[in-house]
Amino acid sequence: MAKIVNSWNDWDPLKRVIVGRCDNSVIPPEEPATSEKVPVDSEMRGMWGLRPLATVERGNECLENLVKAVEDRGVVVDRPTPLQWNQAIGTPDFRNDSMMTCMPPRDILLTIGNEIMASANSFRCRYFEYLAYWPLMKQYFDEDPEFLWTQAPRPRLTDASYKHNYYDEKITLEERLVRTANKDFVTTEVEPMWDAADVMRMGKDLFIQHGLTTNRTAMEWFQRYYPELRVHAMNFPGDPYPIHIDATFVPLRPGLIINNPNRHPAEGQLAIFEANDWQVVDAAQPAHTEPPALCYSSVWLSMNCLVLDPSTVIVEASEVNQQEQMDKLGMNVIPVDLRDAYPFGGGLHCSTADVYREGGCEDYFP
Ligand code: ABU
Repeated sequence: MAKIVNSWNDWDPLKRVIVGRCDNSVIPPEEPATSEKVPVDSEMRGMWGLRPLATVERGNECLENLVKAVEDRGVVVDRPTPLQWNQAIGTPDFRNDSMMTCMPPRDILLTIGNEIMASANSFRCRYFEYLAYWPLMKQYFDEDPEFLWTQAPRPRLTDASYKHNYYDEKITLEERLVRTANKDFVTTEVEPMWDAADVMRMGKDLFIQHGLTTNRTAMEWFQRYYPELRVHAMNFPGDPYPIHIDATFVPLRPGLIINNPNRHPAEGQLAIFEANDWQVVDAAQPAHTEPPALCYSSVWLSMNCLVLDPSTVIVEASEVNQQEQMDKLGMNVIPVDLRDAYPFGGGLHCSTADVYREGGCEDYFP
């Protein structure tokens, strides 16, 4: 039996990866945690239901572009099994009129070494999204005797998990930024809640963004679950909608990180990188001034790249500034047309989840 699952960081040579699917994707109805994420002036506010079929087909075409690009370089690609996401769901603690999608996998699956863990998301509409990955998890379990198939403690997501009246449609950008600076987010601390895309893995160290989707209790939970690893909370006071670290603070190889120039880490949080001679450079400006239609994410998906090995990176085809910067940083750049998949939850890194990268658990911050 083969070793199928192994990954400790986002830069070692990639050999096997999951790429999401857009089928049956839904714009979910508003609920406590999602209201805060959707910008006030977004065309998506107040609308919900199945996404238009033409956009789903185009999103899937983009994901096929990514599949082809990585398969051409010898990477094995696995795909999830979409559910009919527009079904109502319920648990003893809540009801929701719909689920969302199985894009992007990076929000749901966290690979650490030989373990893939399904996350503890704070959006009720994402409560059952892990089911799309269960057939793959079973396959890995059958084929790799060392694979650890894990589900993080399931949050109850009762009303106590959220600050009610937190979202106010009159809130200004400045007020949002004050909240981020004060580490005042929509979730409470009654239970661990986290999106896997808030966790940046760097061998023995996990850098976890504290924001709208991941709370401090989750970080405490991670530290106890992985006593051999070091957990670091990261805050980015310049981000009015802080979710997911992978359009903010993105390692390209040991010693080099690109950082969103509008979202520098809070005071003191760069010290560990400086003390270990890491270079943290401002990412290039996005090529676009607006995200595509019906997209939750910001234009900074420009820096949401997929590193294939320490000298090769996939960058979105229209993000010419980011490509140029990668080239200057010594990376070989592979452009892939993926922009029309952005509305389904993210860019190149988001749209994937690591299954196998070469390499082990190194200490990059001794
Ligand atoms: N899923 C990443 C979104 C980050 C951003 O909107 O900037």
